[in-house]
Amino acid sequence: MKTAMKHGLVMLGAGLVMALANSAAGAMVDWSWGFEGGTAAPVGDPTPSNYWTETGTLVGNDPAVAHSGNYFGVSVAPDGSFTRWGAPYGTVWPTGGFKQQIAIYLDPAWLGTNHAWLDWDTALNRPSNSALHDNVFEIATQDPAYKSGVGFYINASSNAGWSTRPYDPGYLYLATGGWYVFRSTFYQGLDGRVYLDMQVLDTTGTTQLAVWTNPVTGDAMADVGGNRYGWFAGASIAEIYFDDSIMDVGPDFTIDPTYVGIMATPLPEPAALTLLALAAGGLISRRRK
Ligand SMILES: [Ca+2]
Ligand SMILES: [Ca+2]
Repeated sequence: MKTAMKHGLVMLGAGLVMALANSAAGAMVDWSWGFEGGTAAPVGDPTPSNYWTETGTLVGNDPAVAHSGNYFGVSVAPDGSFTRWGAPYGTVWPTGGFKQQIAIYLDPAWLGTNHAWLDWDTALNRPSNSALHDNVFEIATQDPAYKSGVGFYINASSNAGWSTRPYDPGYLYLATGGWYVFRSTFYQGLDGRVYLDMQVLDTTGTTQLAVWTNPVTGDAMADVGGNRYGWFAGASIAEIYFDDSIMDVGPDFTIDPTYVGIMATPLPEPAALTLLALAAGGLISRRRK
């Protein structure tokens, strides 16, 4: 009996381990590319544009350290590097949406030039397999005509190309360069429309520095197929360094804990709820006076 119970507990324990393993296996990044080995695509891959159009190595280049491992990509302006995220363009919305991420090196050397700029573009595809719209992180160094503080200014946009958009209200200001993570999470809002949250995070991808929703009104589900391309769509900078591009298709990922994007009906955060409760209490006590 005792042995049978013990055996049962072992079986239960094994079951839990199996369940945990299955759970971990179920949550899966569908594609990632860190350039280790120094190639833009796997050896023999017939469609390298599924991966990256260009690649680079550490040799003779800045930065001194890749975001991961020993290699990173190099995008050469003006016609920058391009990826299909390891898959054909999406024409059917994947349940749970999808998440794309890349690490980009914001070179401190660029700060020596006013309005040095680059665009990182993650586009949406239509069910008809044509472009729906671009979603662009517009990044620029200071420009005394708009913002004179030396540093990097970043904003979200639906258009690529030289612009003053990085200095518009709502911009993120970074005083120092280095590796930063740019994440785009496409998801269905509570109103059924498709939204995109564009986040800038620290180099580890854990601390959110800024988030924008683009477009703020979302897209009608009928207009959305899925992913299209990732593209350094324009730049004044000769070489852009990047690494660790990731494509994660739902439903096996969760929205990040740092997620504060605009949904159809924003959910108040716990702190805000407490403040609301306190405010309500205050109103009630005033009424009693
Ligand atoms: Ca790497
Ligand atoms: Ca996945």
